Amino acid sequence: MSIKPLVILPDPVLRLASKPVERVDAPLLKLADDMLETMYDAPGIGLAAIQVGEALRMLVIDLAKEGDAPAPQVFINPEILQGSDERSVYEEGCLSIPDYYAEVERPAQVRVRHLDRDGRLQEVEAEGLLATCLQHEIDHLNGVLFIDHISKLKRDMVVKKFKKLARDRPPARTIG
Ligand code: GNR
Ligand code: NI
Repeated sequence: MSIKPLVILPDPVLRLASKPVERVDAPLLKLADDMLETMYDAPGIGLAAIQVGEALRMLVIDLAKEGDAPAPQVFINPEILQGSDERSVYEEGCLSIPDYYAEVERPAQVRVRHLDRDGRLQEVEAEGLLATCLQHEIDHLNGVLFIDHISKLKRDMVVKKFKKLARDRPPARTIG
């Protein structure tokens, strides 16, 4: 397993639409394990493949509380079948937008269809933090970030700040 560098705002890679996974094979599962290790290291509760530079429709989530046994979940080609009319508001953050948090309103419950790591079709009914996290991650697969759900004024401020940070600190891959 290995920890991969995270793609950070304003990297245009974050705006790509990810492609469906064609087969659940060993290299894909290696990527899933690398994503989990990267997420635990950060630490975060979810990660989409595009955040480690792979434009594939796969995400990982672990909502286990600190001290509890890890509970990694892998969602391949996830689709939201239905969202509730009921809404809930969570303070969201994103590993690609470090140290910025804002409240986002989303459907409180979602029904999601996906492949699991055995390539089997699954459907889950999610609520609470899992529902929010799944929607945040599935947004990433479509090039959408949580700041797209806040006011334009706030979004423009965040993007401006991260553009300045990127100028001061050029991309890691160009160093060395
Ligand atoms: O670690 C994360 N925490 C979080 C908190 C509230 C709502 C969504 C998230 S996902 C985020 C990790 C991340 O950036 N996933 O894409
Ligand atoms: Ni995110």
